[in-house]
Amino acid sequence: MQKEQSIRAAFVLATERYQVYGIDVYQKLEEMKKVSLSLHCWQADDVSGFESQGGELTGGIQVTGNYPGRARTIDELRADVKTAASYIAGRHRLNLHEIYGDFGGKKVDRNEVEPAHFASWIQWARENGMKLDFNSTSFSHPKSGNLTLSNPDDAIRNFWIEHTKRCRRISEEIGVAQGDPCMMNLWIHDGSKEVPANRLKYRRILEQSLDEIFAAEYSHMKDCIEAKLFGIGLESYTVGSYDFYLGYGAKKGKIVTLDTGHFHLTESVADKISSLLLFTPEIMLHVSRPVRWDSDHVVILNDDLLDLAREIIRCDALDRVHIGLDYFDATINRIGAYVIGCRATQKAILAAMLEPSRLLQQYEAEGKYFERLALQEAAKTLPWNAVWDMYCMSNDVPPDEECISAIQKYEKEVTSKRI
Ligand code: RNT
Ligand code: ZN
Repeated sequence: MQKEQSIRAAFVLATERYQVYGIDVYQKLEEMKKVSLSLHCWQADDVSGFESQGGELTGGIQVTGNYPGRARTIDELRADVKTAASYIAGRHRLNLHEIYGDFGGKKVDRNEVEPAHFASWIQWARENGMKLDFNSTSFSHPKSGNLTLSNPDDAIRNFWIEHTKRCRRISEEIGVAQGDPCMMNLWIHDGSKEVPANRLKYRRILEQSLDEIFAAEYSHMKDCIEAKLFGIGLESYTVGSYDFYLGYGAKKGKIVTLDTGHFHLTESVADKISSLLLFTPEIMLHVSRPVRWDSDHVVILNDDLLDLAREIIRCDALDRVHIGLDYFDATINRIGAYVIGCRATQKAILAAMLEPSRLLQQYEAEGKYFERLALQEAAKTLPWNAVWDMYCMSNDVPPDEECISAIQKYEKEVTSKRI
C-alpha cells in the first residue's frame, strides 16, 4: 500500500511538471497501449531451436556464455517466455524462427516444413493473448555454408528458396489464425571472408531468388528484409548489405528491417527512420546492442535507444514501425535478459512521448537554437520515471526493483533445476 501511494504521489507531481510544457501525461499513458513489442524467442535458448538434428550455431552469428537454465524444450521455452512477459507491461508478440517448430521429435528438413508444425504455437499464442511473428532460418544447417539464396549452385539455392516460400505460407496461416498480419523476417548470412572477384554476381542471384520467393501474394503476412554489415568469418563482403535491401525494399515495396547492431558503430540507426518512412511501406526494428561489433548484448536504456525511440515518436510513426527485439546473451539469467531489454525499450518510448516536442519544434522554426538546446537538456531530467512507475503499476507489472527478486525466484524454482 505504502509503495502504491508513493508511486501515485510521485506521478501526480510529475503530471504537474509536464503540464508546464502542455504535455498531457494521461494521454501518453493511453498511447503506450499501442506499443506492442515482438519478443524474440531465441533469447530463451541461445538460438538453438527444436530440430531433432539440432547442431551448432552457424551463419556468422555467435552466442557467448553458458549460464545455467537454458530452455531445452518447447514447454520450457513457452514457460520462460510467459514468465518474462508477465514482467513486461502491455500486449506482446512472440517472434518465432522456423527452427522452433513443433516437430514432435521427427526430422523435418527445412524444405519440408509445414504450417502444421506451428499449429500448437498458434494455439498457445491465442491462449496467452500473444500474436506471433516469424522468421525463415537459413543458418545452422548442413546446407547453410557461406551462400544460401545467393548461391550459384542450383540445388542449394533452390533448397533455400523452397524453405523461404514455405515460411511465407506459414506466416500467412499464422496471420489468418490470429486476425493480425504476421511479420515475416528474412535474414540470410550470405557473404565471404575475402572480397569476391565479382560482387555483382551474388547480388544479382539474390535479387532473382527474392523475386521468386515473393511472387506469391499474401494478405495476412508482411515481408521484411534484414541487411547486415558482416558476419563472423564473413567479414569482407555481405551479399544482403543495407544498400542492397534498401534498394530492393524501396523498389518493390518491402519492409526493411533495421537491426541496430548491423551498422558501423558510429552510424545512427535513428537517423534512418525518417528516410525509410518516406520510401518504404513500414519499418521493422531489431532492437539490439552492439558492443564493439554486432555482439547482441542485452538492450539497455542508452543514448542510441533513446534517440531511436524519439525518432519514431517525432515522426508520429508508431503505427508504421514494428518493434522487435534481437539479442542473445547466455552469460546471465535469460529471463532477466528479456525483461531488461523489453523494459528498456518501453522506457525509451515513454520518455520520447513525454518530450516537449511541440515547443522544441517551435523554437527550431523560429531559429531559436539556444532555446532549443536548453530545452533538450531540461527534458532529459524531467520526471518520466514517475510516469514509468505508474505505467507499470497500472498494467499490473512490478516496478523495476521488484523484478529482480521475482526473476531470482523463478530461477531458484525452475531454471536452476534444468541440469
Ligand atoms: C543476425 C540477425 C538476425 C538474427 C536472428 C536470429 O545478425 O540479426 O536477425 O539475429 O534472426
Ligand atoms: Zn536481427
